[in-house]
Amino acid sequence: MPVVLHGPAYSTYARSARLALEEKGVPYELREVDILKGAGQSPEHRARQPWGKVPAFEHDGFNLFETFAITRYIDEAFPGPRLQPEDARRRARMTQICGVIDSYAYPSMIGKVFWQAAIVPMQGGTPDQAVLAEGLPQAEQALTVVEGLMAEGDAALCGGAVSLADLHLAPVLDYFVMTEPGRAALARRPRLSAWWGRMGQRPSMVKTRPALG
Ligand SMILES: N[C@@H](CCC(=O)N[C@@H](CS)C(=O)NCC(=O)O)C(=O)O
Repeated sequence: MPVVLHGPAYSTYARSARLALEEKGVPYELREVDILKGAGQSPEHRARQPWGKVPAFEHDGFNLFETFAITRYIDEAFPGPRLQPEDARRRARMTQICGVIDSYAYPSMIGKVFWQAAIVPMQGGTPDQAVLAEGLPQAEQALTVVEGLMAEGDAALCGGAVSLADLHLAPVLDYFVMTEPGRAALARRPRLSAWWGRMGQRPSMVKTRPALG
């Protein structure tokens, strides 16, 4: 198998890389690294990803980590539908949105809201209301910014066709809307809601949707 992705199916970042592989039609093997059980910190995994995070990617002896680098490589190294706009400004928007997701959306939507509202109770704990209260406005701001960066009338985040930006955001949003405040925040943003109505149903999303619980 020439393409190997190391990471658990429940990881949003691993899912973004899988979405790129699915959208391009590239066969791959997903090798489980259960970060919730500490497997990310094994010497073996840290040799692939120095911080012990997922995903890590291999293709015919070429090793790569950092999800946006991985998804760009997948788009550029394999045949299939283009996942980056040809237009330089739209491509810059795509990179900008991925940066916003990494720096602002993921830390608040997943690291604070989803973690406290969904994972902590699933593990038998009590959500930390202070973390939720801090994370929600940060998540709202990230959503507002991403919606504002979508061009008027576009079906996808950076044009008519799905790009790496859509694949970066979709796994984060899928978890965020499993929470009640997440659903309410999305509902207040009609253009992002309409986008999610399409994106959440794509075959690549359905195929990679993790079973939680
Ligand atoms: N900058 C990394 C971030 C990856 C990341 O944060 N992955 C999460 C899972 S979705 C992770 O590995 N968390 C475990 C940890 O932080 O130890 C990338 O783009 O790949």
